[in-house]
Amino acid sequence: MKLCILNPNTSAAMTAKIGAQARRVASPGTQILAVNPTMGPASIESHYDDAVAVLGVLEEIRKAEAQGCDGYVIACFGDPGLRAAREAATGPVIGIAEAAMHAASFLATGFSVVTTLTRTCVIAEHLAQAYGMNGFCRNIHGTDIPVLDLEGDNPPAYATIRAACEHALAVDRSAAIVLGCAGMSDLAARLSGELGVPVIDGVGVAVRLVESLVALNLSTSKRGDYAPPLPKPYVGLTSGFAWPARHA
Ligand code: 5HY
Repeated sequence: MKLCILNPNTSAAMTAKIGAQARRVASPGTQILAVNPTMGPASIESHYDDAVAVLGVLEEIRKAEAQGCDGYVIACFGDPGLRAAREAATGPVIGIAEAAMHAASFLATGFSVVTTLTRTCVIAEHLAQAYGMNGFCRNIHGTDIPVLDLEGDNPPAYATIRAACEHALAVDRSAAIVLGCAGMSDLAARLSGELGVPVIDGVGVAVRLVESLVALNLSTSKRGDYAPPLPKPYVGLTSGFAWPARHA
């Protein structure tokens, strides 16, 4: 099977890190196509970034459909454009926040999220509500580490994230940690080993979940709201997004 791992920001370094994590956890025989849009924000750290990034997500879904991808991971903790992507894609689409929160709920009665900028915490709160995770998500903690500081190896950032995890476990009465950024995906195993609790990376979980759905021959229902978009004129900058999508 061929999976598209879509980093919605335009950082090639972060796409490379996310792709490496996806390949680390993917099953033998699963081909990983790691991509990012050619337009949009370098990182997604606000509602505005999130909104603008969605067009890039949909553009990459359109390209990946033309390349015969069987399933999709939206590798940004805001899960930008998740529902629109499910309309546009044939195969299953899973967001890393959705995947990580559900996985955490299987492993602990309460989890904490440790994320990047404090201003993004409300986005994660809204997702926890939308995914029915309020009963499990005890709290969301910002570290004020900019997303792009996680493009490469960053020991001071690691120390800050670890301290935030320890604090969360202490004050939230939680028993698992969800990492709130795709750029933290490579830190989960080490943090889990050092903290002695499940530390969940949504990229890895989402890859395995999409693999499972594809292997079970299950895909997004095309009855109702996830049916393909309705054909209509789109004008201006968005004229290329009119449905049926033009296949290059
Ligand atoms: C992410 N932003 O995973 C989110 C993290 C965040 O560009 N990739 C981003 O702060 O919401």
